[in-house]
Amino acid sequence: MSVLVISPGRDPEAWVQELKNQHPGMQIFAYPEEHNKEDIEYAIAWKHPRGIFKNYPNLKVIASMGAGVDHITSDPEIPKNVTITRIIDDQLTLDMSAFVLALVMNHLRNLSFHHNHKSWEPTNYLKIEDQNIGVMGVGVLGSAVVKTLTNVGFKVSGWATQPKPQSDVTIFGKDQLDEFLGQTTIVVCLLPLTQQTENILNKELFKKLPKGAYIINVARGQHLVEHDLLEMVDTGHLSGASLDVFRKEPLPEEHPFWQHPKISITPHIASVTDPKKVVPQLVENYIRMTEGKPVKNIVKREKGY
Ligand code: OXD
Repeated sequence: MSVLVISPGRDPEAWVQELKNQHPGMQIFAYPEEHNKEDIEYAIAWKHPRGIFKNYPNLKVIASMGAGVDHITSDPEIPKNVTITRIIDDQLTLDMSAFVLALVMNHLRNLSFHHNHKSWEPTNYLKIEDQNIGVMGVGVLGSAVVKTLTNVGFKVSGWATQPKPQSDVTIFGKDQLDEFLGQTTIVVCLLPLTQQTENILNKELFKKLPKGAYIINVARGQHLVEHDLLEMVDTGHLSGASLDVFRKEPLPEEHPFWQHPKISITPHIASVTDPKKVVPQLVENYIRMTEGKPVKNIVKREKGY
């Protein structure tokens, strides 16, 4: 029984080392290292080559290296009997909340303006109490972002496909998107990427926001229709955007977002998995699998998250 770490484009070494440290008996292969496909029961994956897992007849679990699982669920050839798991980690959650808060504050207080323009003149700034932040997607990360922003004093609401009756803030349901957007001055996208949410940040949605609204996307590049954003910022309907994720990463040098004065770019750094922190939960699930117990943090395949 062996483990395959498969992450083309991301160095697997730190993961393999940490797995060995934390579970010395584990037999681990780092793709594309030579291995017997029939021995692999557990795979730890990030952006695996499409279709590859159908060649692993005894594979039981594919564990995502991150919080997102769209890189796995978007592969139609993942065998139906294979369980997919995701990472849920306090550090990832804290990092995401702090990052979104930083982007919001940068937007409100023009933090880079004075340095960039060598200007000592204080600028007018947007007030916390005038903002209604709308968080799209209130799963583990989204709920933490809602809490952090609420604690700072923002009015916050959420939008979710599942109703959340016990929440302290208003969580609008799937059919209340227009109402949610109509009162939102800053949109934070933290949705999982599914067929239903792909391209959701588009012109039709932007038009439903009040004039001057701001967009923050820390989910996936495929949520955003890029030319719709450019158009709506250029016409002045949107005041700008902070983007951490892109359809193509790294964002190509010639991409118009780089030069746009109202669009801020970060290189997919909102919350990055630390192998040291998350390997214990991968090892725990591996042991549970070998003992025939249910693994934790299972993805609902029919939902895609
Ligand atoms: C993740 C990511 O899904 O880094 O964890 O985007």
